[in-house]
Amino acid sequence: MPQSSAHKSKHEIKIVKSPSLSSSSSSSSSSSSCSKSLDMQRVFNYFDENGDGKISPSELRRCMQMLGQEMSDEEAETAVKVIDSDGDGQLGFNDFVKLVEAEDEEDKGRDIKEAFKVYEMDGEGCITPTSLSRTLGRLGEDRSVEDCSQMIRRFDLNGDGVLSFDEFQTMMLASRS
Ligand SMILES: [Ca+2]
Ligand SMILES: [Ca+2]
Ligand SMILES: [Ca+2]
Repeated sequence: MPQSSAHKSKHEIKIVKSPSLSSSSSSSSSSSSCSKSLDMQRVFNYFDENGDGKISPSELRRCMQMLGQEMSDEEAETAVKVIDSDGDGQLGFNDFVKLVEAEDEEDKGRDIKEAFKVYEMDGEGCITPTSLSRTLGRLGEDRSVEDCSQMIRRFDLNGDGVLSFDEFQTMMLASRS
């Protein structure tokens, strides 16, 4: 097989989910978008095995496999279909960026939502000094309600004394950076 050596060298490039994809979670501003899109271009080229500038479902599937994620043909096709913006059944670079970013955002969003639920005041849909103090206490960190209301105040953007989900999200993203 004449292709086998070229194929092999491609496999030697290790592709890890680029750290810059997740570490840039601190902001969704465009400040890092330059290096980010370079990274993305590299990942994209790697996925695009035949170099036609598009990722077909089978290319997607093979790459997911290399990354240790089993995906059936159908799953790959569905994933491509969902994100394909121009309907040619393949992912162009912009579609690919959307796919990766959607996954990234989804993970982030899910984590934060779960964390929010842990701290949230039952049925209030927000984090109050009381619920924060109670949760921290449960986690083994005793903080007075007074301390907690100070912590909340730092991120309480609209000044109502409690943390809404958006405010909590800002706090989480800030603490991750
Ligand atoms: Ca291709
Ligand atoms: Ca397309
Ligand atoms: Ca608030």
